[in-house]
Amino acid sequence: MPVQPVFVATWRFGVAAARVGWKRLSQGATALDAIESAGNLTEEDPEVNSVGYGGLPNAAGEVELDAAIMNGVGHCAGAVGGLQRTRKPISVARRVFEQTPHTMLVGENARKFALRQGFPEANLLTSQSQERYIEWRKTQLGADVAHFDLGPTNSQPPQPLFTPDNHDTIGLCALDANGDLAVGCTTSGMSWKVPGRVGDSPIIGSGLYVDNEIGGAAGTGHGDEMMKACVSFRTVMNMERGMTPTEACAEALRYLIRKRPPEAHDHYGAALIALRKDGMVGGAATYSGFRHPDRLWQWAEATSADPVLHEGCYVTPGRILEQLG
Ligand code: SD4
Repeated sequence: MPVQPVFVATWRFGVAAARVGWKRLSQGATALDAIESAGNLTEEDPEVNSVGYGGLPNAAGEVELDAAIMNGVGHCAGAVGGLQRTRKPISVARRVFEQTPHTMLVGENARKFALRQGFPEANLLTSQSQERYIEWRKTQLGADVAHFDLGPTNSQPPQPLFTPDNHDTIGLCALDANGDLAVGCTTSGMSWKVPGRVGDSPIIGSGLYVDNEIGGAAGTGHGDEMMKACVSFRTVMNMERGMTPTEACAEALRYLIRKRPPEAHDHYGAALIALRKDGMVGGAATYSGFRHPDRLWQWAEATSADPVLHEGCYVTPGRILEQLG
């Protein structure tokens, strides 16, 4: 019996990805193909300044992309970290597992691999992202921001880089008509990051995870914190224990907050989406306000050509980040 396809994506801008992903599923595409198409749509949108082409660069002015894709069928996964000058990183990630015996490639060698796989060298900066970088650079007063000016005499701890406008990974979950699942995650990561920094997004179990018998999950938010709690893996395991997708996401975030209290670590937000094998979906975020322009945690669900935008749930309701200063 064919299953009703479902596609879920993080953030308000995930509506466009969910629409494309669901369309592909409704035409009979596999969950894996739908994830790749939806990821590519966002990666190629220059207006989304946190993913792919047009993403904001690192502290040295270079865009470094992180992406991963995981297939429930065969429990296969591929990932790239710190990929420069290459478009469609989620497709490169897919090639990693399809064309090599490995799971993750990083940095310059990931770029060379992409080149050999037919992904041409590309400039990822748009005039808008370049201007944003120049403006940000002016605020850094000539410091060696790429390395935080950290020398033996510098006792200042590195400052957090999470600001209202410098993040928003797209996380993606799909259930196809065969009842198979796949997930994806693609981002330019935290902007102004230290060159070489890889976030949670391409880390299997942190940025994304799928078990074809249970469900899938994907995350967005402060990756340096999220990757220490393996939140996507935990979400899927929570669903295995019988939680609904929303409960599963919320419990994983409560675990993160327990291990890394925001007061101590200033982690400004984390959010998860989940999709269960039976088509049930859910999402949760740490707070009722991200450091994000509209301050809302929103995610898109498509079970038809018109995706629905959900908000929440929030693990610590009522708490907004102004209170953190
Ligand atoms: C990172 N998790 O690089 C990404 C950023 C992000 O919403 O998702 N922000 O840490």
